[in-house]
This record gives sequence, structure tokens and C-alpha cells, in this order.
Amino acid sequence: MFDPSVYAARRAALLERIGSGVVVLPSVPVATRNSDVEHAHRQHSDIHYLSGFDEPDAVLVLSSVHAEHKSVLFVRPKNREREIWDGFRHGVEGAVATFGVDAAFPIGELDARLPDYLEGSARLHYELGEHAEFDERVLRALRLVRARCRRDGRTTPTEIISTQVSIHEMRLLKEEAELAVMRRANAITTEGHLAAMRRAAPSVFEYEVEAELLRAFRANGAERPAYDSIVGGGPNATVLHYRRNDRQLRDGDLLLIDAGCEYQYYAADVTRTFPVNGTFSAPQRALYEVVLAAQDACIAAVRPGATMDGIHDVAVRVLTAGLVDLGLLKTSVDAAIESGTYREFYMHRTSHWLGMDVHDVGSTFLAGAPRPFAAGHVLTIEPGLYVAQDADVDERYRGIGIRIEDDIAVTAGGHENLTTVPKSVADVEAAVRGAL
Ligand SMILES: [Mn+2]
Repeated sequence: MFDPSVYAARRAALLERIGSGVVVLPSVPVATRNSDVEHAHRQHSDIHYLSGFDEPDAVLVLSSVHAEHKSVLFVRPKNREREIWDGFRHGVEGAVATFGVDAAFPIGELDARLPDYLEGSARLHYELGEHAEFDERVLRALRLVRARCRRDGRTTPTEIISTQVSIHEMRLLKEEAELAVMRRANAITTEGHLAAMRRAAPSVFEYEVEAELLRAFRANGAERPAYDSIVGGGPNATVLHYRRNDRQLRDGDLLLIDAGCEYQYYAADVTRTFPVNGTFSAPQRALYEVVLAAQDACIAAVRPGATMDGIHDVAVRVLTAGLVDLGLLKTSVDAAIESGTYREFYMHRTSHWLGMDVHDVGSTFLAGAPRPFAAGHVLTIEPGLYVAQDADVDERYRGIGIRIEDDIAVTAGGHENLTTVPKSVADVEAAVRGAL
């Protein structure tokens, strides 16, 4: 976590932004995986962004109108027996001492105390619909406080506002300290991709390559992968969300790896595609050079004022021109773009925001128009080409899937590429041979 003063400053900025309001942020409920095994807990990004607190069963309440308690954490109380089994808890005192909130209470007191924090606020900032059971508790508290305020005349919330317009607008703009963590997440991710490239070879299984990624992430202090790693060889590279990672690689395969670590709650999201035997075949190389040219052109276009839609148009134009050149599309470039036939080979978008969530928060449109980039935005650039095994094209291209993805920060002067994994044909081939 950052220094507690970082979270205090964010909370103050949020309360300033929302005027008369109360913010209620519940943690993600602990989910059963199977039998008595639970899914690993990972704090809700909004709570972590505003407190650094990472224990489950927590609720963060922020109020701009409460006289003393501008920030309150409801937490699991200290419990000697539970801590012997499940490990340390900060408890009520620790939540105040370590995370710098004004007050903390046991999570069991939430229902009794929440109405007090709703009272006096004109607006409730809460993400309805994310978590049905908790929605019910919030609405119950709201009914209670409305009944109470009919008698004493105090203000009650008359609007419930999505956190998208407050917290998520703040999270979209990365601070310098956040960018430093994202650079580190990318540096660790580079170690993983390089190890994976060295390990890949004909007859190796996809999961053996995946193990190299995970080893590099954990060995360098990353908490976990930011999302399930995609390690798809041969035709599996054309499956956009392939996750089985259990096929044996063959001589002549390309291997597509989409994997990034989460480091101190920030995600990296990087894709590379390379020949497992260390040398691209002519058709693989031809398609790879098209995707790389598209990615280079997109990255070059990132600067304040550019938009995701504009970047996507650049990708579509370069990819379609390449497909026409290579004979996979048999019309003019303009006709293929106009009619959308390029989508047979490029069916996804080029970018998403990146941050604490891999598909990070922040709207991509403002008042219906594509949102212009500003310094502090971070996005992915990930063009690709995917030729189905039964595509009606020269058979040498069938079953080839290629994507190249980097993480790009928008700066005042243009952009900074946070990703450092090799991607030129020569560098990728050298890395697979262990020569880089
Ligand atoms: Mn991505």
C-alpha cells in the first residue's frame, strides 16, 4: 500500500467533489469455490483506492456532512481463535491506527450504525446492482432514516448516485505514484514473458509455459496474475478467451500469450505471439508484421486529445490494408472497412482503460462523444488478426492467431509505453532462442 497520507488525500478530494453526500463501499463478498474452500479474497478496488485496507468483510463509509467521522471503516473485529486459523486481523483499533480513518467499528454493527451516517446527506453515492444482498441492507437503512427524518426534519438522501461519476473519474487519472507501481507491474510482467519465451518449444505443454509466467510473477513480489493467463498454441491462438492451456505445442506453432501480473493492486496486461521453434514461417511473419505495424501506428497516435475510437480506426485501417495486400480480403481497403468484412479477422476493439482493474473504470464516452485522452490516462493497445481454420483463404494462413498488446500511459507531450517485452521479429526470435 501507499503511505496513509495518499489515501487521506484521495478521500478529501472525493468529499470535496461530491458536496453534501455520503459514500458507502462494501467489499466483495467471500465466495465459495467448492466444499469448504473459498475463492482467494481480493479487495474491491474502490475500497483499496480510498483506504489501502485489504481484509474481507469490510465496508468503507465516507461522509462530507458528519461532524467528526468523515471516514469510517467497518471491519472484522480482533478474534484470537479466528486469527489462529485464518491469520492476523487489524481489528477496530488497527483500522484507525494503520489506515488513518476517523473511526472504525465491528462489521456486525453496520446495520445499526449506517442510518446515522445517511442522515443529513442530500445524496448517497453507492453502486446499486453490483451486490444484491448488500443493496437490500442499504435500502433498509435508507427507509429507516427516512422515517426518522420525517419526525425530526433532518435531510435524508433523495438521490442514489453511481460511483462511476465520482470515484471512477478519479481512478481514471493516474497519479505519479500509481504510474510508478504500474511501471513495476510491467517490469515483472516482462520477466514472465521472457521466461515463457525461453521455455516454449515443440512438445512442451501450454501449462508448462504458464507455470513460468506464474513463477516470475510471484518470485518478483506480484500478488497474483491480474486475470487468467491465456497461453494458446497453434489454432488455440485464434480463440480469444482460451484458458484451458493444456495442449502440447508442435513444431511450426505460434504461441499467443496474454498475461500480466497484479502488483500492489495494479494490473499489467500484455500479449505477445511468437514461434515456438524460434523462427516465424513466411505466412506467420507476414501476418505478424501487419499486426506490429498496426500497433506501432496506434501507439504513435496516442496523445492528449486522441480517442479510443480514433485509435481503433487506425488499427482497422492498417490491418485491413495488410489483409488486402496478402490476398485474405479481395476488395479494396475502403470497401472492406465500409462493409465490415475485415471483422472476420479482427473482431474485437483495440483498447481499454488499465489500472487497478484490468478493464479499468472510467467512461470511454463523455456526453455521447468519444472521450479525449488526457495526461494520466492509461490504456492498452492490442490489435490482432485471427484466421479461422476453415476460413476461405490461402490455406497457409489458416489457424494463425496473432495479437500484440502494450500498456500506454498518456503524457502531456504524447505517451509513455510502460511495456518492455520484445516484439520486433528479430527480438522475439532471439528471445525464444534464449539469446535475449
Ligand atoms: Mn487487454
